[in-house]
Amino acid sequence: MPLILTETRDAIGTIVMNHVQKRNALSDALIEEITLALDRFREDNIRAAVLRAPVGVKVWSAGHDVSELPDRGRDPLGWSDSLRVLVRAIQEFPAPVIALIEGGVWGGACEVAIACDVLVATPEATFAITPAKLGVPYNLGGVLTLMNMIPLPVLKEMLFTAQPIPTAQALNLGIINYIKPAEEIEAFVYDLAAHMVVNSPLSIAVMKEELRLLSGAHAITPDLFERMQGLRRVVYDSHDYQEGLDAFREKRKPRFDGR
Ligand code: YXS
Repeated sequence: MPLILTETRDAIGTIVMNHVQKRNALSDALIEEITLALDRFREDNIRAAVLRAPVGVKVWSAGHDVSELPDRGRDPLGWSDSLRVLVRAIQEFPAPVIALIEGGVWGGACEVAIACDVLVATPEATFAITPAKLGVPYNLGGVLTLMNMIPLPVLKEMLFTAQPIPTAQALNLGIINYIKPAEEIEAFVYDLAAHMVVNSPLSIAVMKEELRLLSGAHAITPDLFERMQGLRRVVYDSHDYQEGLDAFREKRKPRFDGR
């Protein structure tokens, strides 16, 4: 059974993440279907894409599929990890991607949502960035995506508490563009997309790529990169990282002892 539903209408492409029984956990299989759909949208000259979950869900996406995270000793978020592939696919898609958000957005799914160009959420939606809950050392590109969108004190609070923040706070901080009630959000999002698809697709594609390149333009020396990778390795080599995975799989609270 497909894990997503897609539709194209009036140059607007829609991807519905539809693996509800696993709360749209971002598995390799789900991500592959999303990226293939984006490839098809690109071939069909789609001028705006909408990424959503089914109407009325309680969870937009539960984040990275924890069952697919490697055991300790291997970087869980390396360049070719499917979560990284999805974030890049959204950021490099040559047209606006609008996140239509109902329900909770968890872990790496927050970065996926934030990687979208415009975010519209219902009042009940929440956003929780949860590496600390699992003992995962988030990767540098991912931290940069978050840093570019979330003020540092709030990002630190979200990372250190792993607790959800409400949509109202996300709107106040400019992390999302609009809050719309569930009964209005779909019409609003497609009206927004309709205003985009009539404009120059070449101009929009170039400006989106300029913003992507400029927001990632940070001078970082090989020494600095290796130092940060070394710090991350201490974490994904640790007993705590394994404890986080084991606790999730055993459906119990983790007991982190800092080693
Ligand atoms: O027990 P079954 O087989 O029915 O499966 C359950 C859950 O195990 C499964 N599921 C997941 N499987 C893999 N990866 C996940 N992230 C994940 N989340 C859920 O879906 C089935 C239904 O889940 P259940 O019973 O808990 O649903 P619920 O409605 O009671 O609760 C929904 C959530 C989202 C509040 C709850 O599932 C939850 O807290 N999920 C984990 C959220 C989370 O911590 N995500 C971060 C994943 S790690 C990640 O994204 C990055 C690597 S990082 O850590 O760096 O951010």
